[in-house]
Amino acid sequence: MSGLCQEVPQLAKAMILVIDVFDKYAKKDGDAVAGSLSKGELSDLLKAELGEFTSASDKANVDEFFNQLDADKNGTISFPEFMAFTATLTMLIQGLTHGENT
Ligand SMILES: [Ca+2]
Repeated sequence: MSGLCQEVPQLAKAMILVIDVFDKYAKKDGDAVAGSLSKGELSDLLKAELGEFTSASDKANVDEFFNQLDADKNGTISFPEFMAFTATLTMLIQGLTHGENT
């Protein structure tokens, strides 16, 4: 770790990016639980940051999707709950793009 033009490694960059995206939406409204996503915030995040990667951006699916992600049923999506979703979705995409029978 030296040098003035040191770059953040790619995977570390991706991790920071995931945290930044979560924080950006988590602080949009006044939270009952600090640092978590409300249903509206989750909906905004899905539409803006995932687009067609998930049908969960359809308005009709958001309720069901939110309930699935809210593992502890406290009415908000925490960062660990968001990460569980992100990891699952990443694996699904990897399966689709790399073939599932390796
Ligand atoms: Ca929760």
